[in-house]
Amino acid sequence: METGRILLLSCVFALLVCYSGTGVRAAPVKITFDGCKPGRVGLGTDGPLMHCCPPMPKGPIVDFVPVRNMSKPLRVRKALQCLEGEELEIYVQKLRKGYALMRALPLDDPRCLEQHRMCHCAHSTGAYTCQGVGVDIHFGWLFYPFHRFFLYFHERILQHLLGDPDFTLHFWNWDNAGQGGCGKPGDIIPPMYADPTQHSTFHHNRHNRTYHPDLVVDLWVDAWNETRLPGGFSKEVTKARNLETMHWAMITLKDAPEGFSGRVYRAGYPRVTPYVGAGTLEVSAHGALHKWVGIDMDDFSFAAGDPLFYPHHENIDRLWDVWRNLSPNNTVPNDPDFLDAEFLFYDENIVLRRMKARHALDMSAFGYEYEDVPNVEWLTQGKGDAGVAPPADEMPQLAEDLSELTLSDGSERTF
Ligand SMILES: [Cu+2]
Repeated sequence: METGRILLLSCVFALLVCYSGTGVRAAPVKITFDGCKPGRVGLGTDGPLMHCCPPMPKGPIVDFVPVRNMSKPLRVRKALQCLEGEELEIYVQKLRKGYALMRALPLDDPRCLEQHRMCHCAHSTGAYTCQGVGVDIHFGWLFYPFHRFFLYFHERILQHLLGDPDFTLHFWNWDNAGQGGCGKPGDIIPPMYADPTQHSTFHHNRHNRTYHPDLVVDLWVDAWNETRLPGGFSKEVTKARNLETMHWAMITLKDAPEGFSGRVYRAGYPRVTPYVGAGTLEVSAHGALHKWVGIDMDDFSFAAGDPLFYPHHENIDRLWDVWRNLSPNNTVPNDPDFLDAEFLFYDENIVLRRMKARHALDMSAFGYEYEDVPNVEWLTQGKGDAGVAPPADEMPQLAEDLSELTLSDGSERTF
């Protein structure tokens, strides 16, 4: 009896040692500035190193929980293609002024545009570490909450610089082919970001196709597959493929919400390839738009230095909400390692704020909502007519368990 108990205790002790020895324990990812190091550009393990750690805070970190101010109406983030007349004119003026002010800040000011680029870079290249492993908030369930916070503080900083607490960044409605709503398509580059004479909102390092003001974006291209590059298709075919891609991304996996949210991603989990971890919208239309704009936008280290990054990601942020309202099955993960994941962002007063993913879930707490634009095109069309979307059983499989992971350099890793 006694020998049995000793044996049992020894086994438990050995298991505990082995378990902690792997360095992986069930815990949420927490971003801290401690030990931030140069990140690795690209998806592999041999890309060039990139320095993108933020400046250290000059004061304490302050927790941030968004609480809706009930005395104010929600600010409405609108579809850029539907703005017109005086509203459009004033918006474009403010946008240009806001980015001019943001670019004019000193480079070590965490509110300047270059620091926004670096912030996104640091979260994408393994610069931050958690349990000794480099963090990437893409290709998994942190994708949506991280970007919601990132956009929110970006917008707050623009409001502060403009002295206009109601300034609202509007979104690039690239999934809208032009039926319904205001009747204008959103699937071309928004002109206020495409004028080379406007330094503040323009970014020169984009692909040539972005210079064609009426070229329809291609959501079918595969950001990580060189055989599915943009171009060469008629407007009609491209629009049909776009609807099909959206239908696939938003609806095909209606009974498997994790297929939309992305893989389980806890502290200590390694960076992976998009096909292993990304949810359906992240891996398809989101990546396609980055690829379509091209060059800097097609690189995690540089993308957020282009002002066009923000209206693009607002549409992703909007579609997260649209997806949650499409079906009662479409729920976000309720795992504490998702809900308690922690992020750090500088606010408009250069105070470093700490927030948890659980506080990203209610958009209205942040004081904004999205204009209700019709999604009916990809809801009712794009069910396979263009023949381009892969069938559901051929979609990338999401790894639930670490033992299934393939690292971004293609090697298998078991724990
Ligand atoms: Cu990102």
